[in-house]
Amino acid sequence: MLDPKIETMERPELEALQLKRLQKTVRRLYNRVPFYKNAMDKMGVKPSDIKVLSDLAKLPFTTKTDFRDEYPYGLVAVPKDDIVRIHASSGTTGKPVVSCYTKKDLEMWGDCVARGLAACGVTPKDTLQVAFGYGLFTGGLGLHYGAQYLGATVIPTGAGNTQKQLMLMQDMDTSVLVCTPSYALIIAETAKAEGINLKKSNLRIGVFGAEPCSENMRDDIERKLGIRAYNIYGLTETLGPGVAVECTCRKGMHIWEDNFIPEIINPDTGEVLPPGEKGELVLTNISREAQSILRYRTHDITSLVYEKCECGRTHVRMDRVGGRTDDMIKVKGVNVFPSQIESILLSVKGVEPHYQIIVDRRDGFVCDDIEIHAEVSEAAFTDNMSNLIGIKNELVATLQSVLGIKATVKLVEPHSIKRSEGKSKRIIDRSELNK
Ligand code: DLL
Repeated sequence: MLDPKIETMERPELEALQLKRLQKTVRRLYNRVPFYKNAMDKMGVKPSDIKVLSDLAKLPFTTKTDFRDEYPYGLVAVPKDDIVRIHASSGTTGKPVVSCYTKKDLEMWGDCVARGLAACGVTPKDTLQVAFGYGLFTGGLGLHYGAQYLGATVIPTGAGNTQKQLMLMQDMDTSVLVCTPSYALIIAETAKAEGINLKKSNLRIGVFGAEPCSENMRDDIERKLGIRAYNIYGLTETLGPGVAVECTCRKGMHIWEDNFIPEIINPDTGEVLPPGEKGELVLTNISREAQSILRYRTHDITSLVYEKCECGRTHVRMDRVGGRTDDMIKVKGVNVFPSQIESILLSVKGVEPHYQIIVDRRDGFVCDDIEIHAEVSEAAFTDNMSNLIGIKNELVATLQSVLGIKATVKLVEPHSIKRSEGKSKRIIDRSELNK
């Protein structure tokens, strides 16, 4: 454990620390950030109204639209000269979401990531290959500084150039691979094609994040790479990677509560839900100087467990993110997330973890039917026709019985679905397909 005093702090003490930091943050934002002063005035709430932790619910939410409206520096609470780093996430339309950091913020970020790496068994003796994109994306530099903070060796390969990644991985005795689950699959696939057996290499741990990954997908990656894989979560708006990370118990990701206060809300009403219930994760920064964000609506669907973990850490655990509210597909009234479909695809032998969900987008992702393109393994592809028909029928039947949706399934050739070195795009609008 990197910081046992903080990581195992008993709840009353942890909550007292949170309240103190929340009060200070709210006061600073009210005095320094006109956006928050206006939003709080509109709701008739003053910094002095925050007396207990549950008073958090009195504060306004912050949304992605607010980030765009306040672009570039509207949410910043320090003089511009104090900013030492800026990251941004592009999104699909409009201005990017900007995230600014002071020197102290970078230390806090490094500490969050380092704690997380230590929690999943990484030590200063390890060599990490950071194959997340470097640049405006927070993945590369976020993990880079975290690993350095821990005292481990970093190979900053960035994403892409997979053959070179494999060469370095073997020559430099890489023990930890850090990337998106999608890229981990490309690495496994390329290794197989090149006849490289990574199970014989030094590689022992994978730290994967930035996109959803079902348990079945994780099993598949672990099997192919001969590693144990851990989940790391975060988002540009509130920090970057390292908001939450799994420990070796793998029973949820610890959110570093000395830096963040999480809430779960009903995404339709905004009402705060009791512990354990599933809903949208809302995050509040309580230790950031440059850009503390109040009640950021992440759109990520998860639930929280407050019981102390078997590892001894007391910080709350969030369940794996099943999907985003904006990725939810409504098929004839039944709500499904791509990761639920992924789970089913991978439960059928002969199906590879490469797929696309084609929808006729009407209002959001409300549609009458979906078409799933699922890649089959080389062995299944060269098998006889009746086996392929069997795979397809099994998929259709399982989707119907487990998720209650009627889907058209198309089995496609090995390697025919576009691979991603970063985040995979699983949902494709049919109109895009025909472009
Ligand atoms: O993806 C930060 C990050 C980098 C996290 C590297 C982990 C590792 P954004 O590009 O702003 O930041 O995207 C944030 O990605 O709201 C989730 O929807 C999704 N996401 C991130 N981590 C996970 C995860 C980075 N472990 C958005 N599981 C978030 C599922 C994840 N979804």
